[in-house]
Amino acid sequence: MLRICLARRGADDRKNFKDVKGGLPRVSFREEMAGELKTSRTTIWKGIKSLQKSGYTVEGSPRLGYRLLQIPDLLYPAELSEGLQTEIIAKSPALIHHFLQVDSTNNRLKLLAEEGAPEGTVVVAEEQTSGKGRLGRSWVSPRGKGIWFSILFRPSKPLEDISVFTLLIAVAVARAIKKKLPQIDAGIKWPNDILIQGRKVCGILTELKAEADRLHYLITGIGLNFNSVRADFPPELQKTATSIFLENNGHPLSRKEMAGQILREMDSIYRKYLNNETEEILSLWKAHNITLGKKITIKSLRESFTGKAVDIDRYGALIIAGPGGDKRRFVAGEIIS
Ligand code: BT5
Repeated sequence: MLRICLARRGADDRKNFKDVKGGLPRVSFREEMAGELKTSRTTIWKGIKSLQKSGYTVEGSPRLGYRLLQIPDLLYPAELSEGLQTEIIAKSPALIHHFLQVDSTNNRLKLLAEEGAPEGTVVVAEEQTSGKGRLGRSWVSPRGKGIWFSILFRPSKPLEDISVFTLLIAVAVARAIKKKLPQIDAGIKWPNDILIQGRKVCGILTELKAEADRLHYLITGIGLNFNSVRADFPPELQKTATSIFLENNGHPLSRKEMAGQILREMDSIYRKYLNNETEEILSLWKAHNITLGKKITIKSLRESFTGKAVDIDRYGALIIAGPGGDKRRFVAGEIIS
């Protein structure tokens, strides 16, 4: 609240203030702010100290008041939720749980889901110590270098409709990148990796809890390399991984804005999913994909198969035409070349 008050008052007063130092104008005396926030001067002082401890640069002068000079590029709930205007995902700051460090945002969100956390709950971390990929693989997630977050969904859908759900997440990320950086060609590799110039910038891991034919919840984890430079990747990933910063020619961007855009896109596509607009989701996926039309080799648990990727069906399964024209359908698997 205090952070919002500082920013809002600063913006209101900007026109009347000659700002020589940069940042938002000095806005208010402690008494004035205490009145506005209906709290005591001591609470304001404590709040300012706590903001400073969290990385906000707030300049204070007993005579002139406070001024918010810099906001840290951290994905705090108050920052991430500002201007989000989503209907389901992170629709209030209370639904966002921020951690400086966790083992895995998916694991942390699973604990919250088991405690009954509502749909749209988000766990975001600055760093993951055991970030997870699919099939027991790991996801490299250094501090402040990426957007590492997980979202909880509780759709009332039959289990057969779940596979198309994973496609929707990749569409949301691809669209968010396109909106923020139209010059960058981010494409979806089936089922849901996001690549730029052939290198992986984002991975998605969806886990679910279900019994018989009843879905309890879905947790989708997104790992988007954002500020990473080459040296942030272990040697074995340096040729295959990339980041938004690297692809944007080393121009820095705000993680908060990109994370917010992903959540907005996801909220809107997830609502289409709830409204059974599967065709539209599939066509959005097709518009962003880089797999269809290519000769590929896919490896599933049972076999490897080479052919041309010709389509995805309404369940999100990949249809591959073999050399003899025979068509095969893969619900899961990995494109290895
Ligand atoms: C994925 O798995 O691509 C899913 C990654 C999901 C990560 C998010 S982060 C937030 C949430 N919390 C978690 O614990 N996980 C999710 P998969 O398709 O299995 O790819 C894993 C493989 O990608 C690894 O074996 C490496 O080869 C490679 N890899 C690992 N870290 C990478 C990175 N940061 N960037 C690019 N490639 C990476």
